[in-house]
This record gives sequence, structure tokens and C-alpha cells, in this order.
Amino acid sequence: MLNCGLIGLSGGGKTTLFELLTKARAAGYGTGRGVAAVPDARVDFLSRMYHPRKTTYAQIEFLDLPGLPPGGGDRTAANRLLSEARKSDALLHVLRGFPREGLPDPDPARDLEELEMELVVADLEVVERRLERVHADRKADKAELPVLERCREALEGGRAVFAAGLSEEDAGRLRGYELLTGKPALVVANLDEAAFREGEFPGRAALETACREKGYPLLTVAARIELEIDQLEGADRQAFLEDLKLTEPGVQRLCRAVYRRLGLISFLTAGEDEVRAWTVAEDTPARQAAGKIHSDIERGFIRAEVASFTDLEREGSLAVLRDKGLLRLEGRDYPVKDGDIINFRFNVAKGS
Ligand SMILES: Nc1nc2c(ncn2[C@@H]2O[C@H](COP(=O)(O)OP(=O)(O)O)[C@@H](O)[C@H]2O)c(=O)[nH]1
Ligand SMILES: [Mg+2]
Repeated sequence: MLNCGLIGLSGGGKTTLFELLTKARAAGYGTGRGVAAVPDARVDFLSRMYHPRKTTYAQIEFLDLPGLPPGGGDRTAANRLLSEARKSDALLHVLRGFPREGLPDPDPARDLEELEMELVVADLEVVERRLERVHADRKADKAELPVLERCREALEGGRAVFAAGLSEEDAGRLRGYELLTGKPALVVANLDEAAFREGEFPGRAALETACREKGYPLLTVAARIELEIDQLEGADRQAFLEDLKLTEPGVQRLCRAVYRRLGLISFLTAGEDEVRAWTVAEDTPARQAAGKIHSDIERGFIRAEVASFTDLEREGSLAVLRDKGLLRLEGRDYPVKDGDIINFRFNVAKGS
């Protein structure tokens, strides 16, 4: 399962956002782990249509990482946190956009800079250590050298590795080092209720510029009020959501942004047993996508019977789609699209 670390200075709202995303209670100490079901109206629709025994949404795991002590004073705490962040597939930088007693005036661009610099310094250490080792070891793979040099150059200039323009192949060479700034990252500005409603907050222009220049998608949330609303029922809940001009709950916006940043899509399977969303990278070939469900289906792949969700929603049943010729039979290399409803046809090899 995809795993996404929440990272930020203490007091920015990581734990609040974590609770909102995962419905889990925060761990009292250390790193909290929780799973968010990715809201998906297509899954809901299919579930109403099939009345399956089980409905399964796509999932993203979130880590509520300990806060970075402001000012970078406590190195032990910072290093512990960074080593945990290394295990994440993606990072969400949670920035405080609301005033809080005992903390400096909100300035999310400043906090992003501080946070990024922590990650840059940590990565630079890793890259330099590796460079030394590759130089010193006559048997080491020298193909890494130019890639490491490019990383060092970016990092020394205060830039993230993901923004260094490495080819996919070169980025692959670095995977083992778990560079923090090599991970896909997003920025979440956490706002007060009023600021969120107005779409205006202290330091907005500076933050937008920084995110554009550094290559972070930017989202806003109002974690505390969204969490409170989330705990309400029915009509109250709806009224509050409308008051906040929230057409879409925070979980949904965030999960979608994470998907987009990571180049992920969902395909769907539907039947009386289960309606389910499966996460794959964009354009994954059909046969490989089948392997997500079961290796037997990948191995014995014959064809994928594919309907698009929008067609199904309009026409009302797969039978109608079949009559109208809207069910396609695709081969093993067909690049799977977001919202494809797929029925895999496969052989089960004897004796396996
Ligand atoms: N005004 C406001 N306060 C918030 C918001 N989100 C969190 N807080 C408060 O800020 C404080 C720190 O939040 P917390 O989630 O513990 O931050 P963390 O240190 O990053 O985990 C708590 O008192 C929260 O209630 C928000 O969106 N608006
Ligand atoms: Mg916390």
C-alpha cells in the first residue's frame, strides 16, 4: 500500500490532519500510522448497482511523523524523524497558516523553506558520503557518479532532488538511498476556518510563488474545523460543509492530489462478491494490472473486458453496454485508464 508521511514543524496541524484523513486516534507518542480509504463516487455507484457482499476502496497509509522541533535545535529528534520519513513513498508538508499563541506569526513560505532545508541538508550528507565511497572503492559502479554529482549540485543550491530533472533511469539508480527530497511531495497549508472560507491567508502569495518555483502542488485544508464537522451527523454536517464552501471533504481532495502527484489511477472491478478500486500507475499494461488482483490472473491473462465508468453511469448496466458495443476487449498491452471497469478473462494453468 502507498505510504505518505506527514511532515512539518511542530504545531502546524499534522496530527489533526492525520485524524481527519484516517479517522484514527493519534498515537500519544512517536509515529502514528493509519489508513485512509480513498473516497470514490464510482465505487459508491457500483456498490449501489451490485449490492456486493464487500465494498473496498483504494487505500493510502498516512504516517503522523513527530514534529520537527522549530529552530532545528534538537538534532537527535530531527534525525529520528528524518530516518522515519525516508521510508515513505511520498511526503506531505503540513504548514501552519493560522496564528497560534507561543509561536511566531504564520508564514507558511518561511516554514516550507526551513523544512525543505532540513531535508536538503540530510540528503546532502547521504550523497556526499556515497560519493566518497564510490570514489574510494575501485570496484564500485561508477555509473552512479554523474547522477550523484547532479544531486549534489542541486542540493548545494538548496534545491530538492526531485526538481533536478533526472531521467527516470537515473532516479532509479538513487532509489536505494531513500533521498528525502527525491520523494514526490505536496504542500498542505492548514488554515483557520475564516481564512479557508475566504481563500485568503497570511503569506498566501509568497507560498504560491515558492510552491510554483520549487515544484510542489499546493492544497489548503482547515484541519481542525473539518475534523469537527466530520464528527457531526447528517443534516448538520451538510450545513457546515456548505457554510465552509466545501463541496468535497478534505480527505477526498488530498487523496486525489496525492494520486495525481504520484501518477496513480484507479481501475474498478465489480461483481456480487465485491466492488473494488485498485491502484496502479497511469498506463499500466492490462496484464500487469491484473497481477494486482492475483498473480494467477496475470499469468493466465487472455483478455480484459473493459467498460468506461462514464458509459456505465449513463447506460445503467453492463448488458446495455454490451448490446451497444461499448464493452471493449483489450489485449495484454492495453494501457489501463482511470475509471476503467475491468473484467479479466484468464486461464488457470493446470497443476499450479
Ligand atoms: N486555528 C486552527 N488550529 C488548528 C488547525 N489545525 C490544528 N490546529 C490546532 O493547532 C494545534 C496543533 O495541532 P497538531 O495537529 O497537534 O499539530 P502537530 O504538532 O503538527 O501535530 C492544536 O491545538 C490544534 O487544535 C486549524 O486548521 N486551525
Ligand atoms: Mg502531532
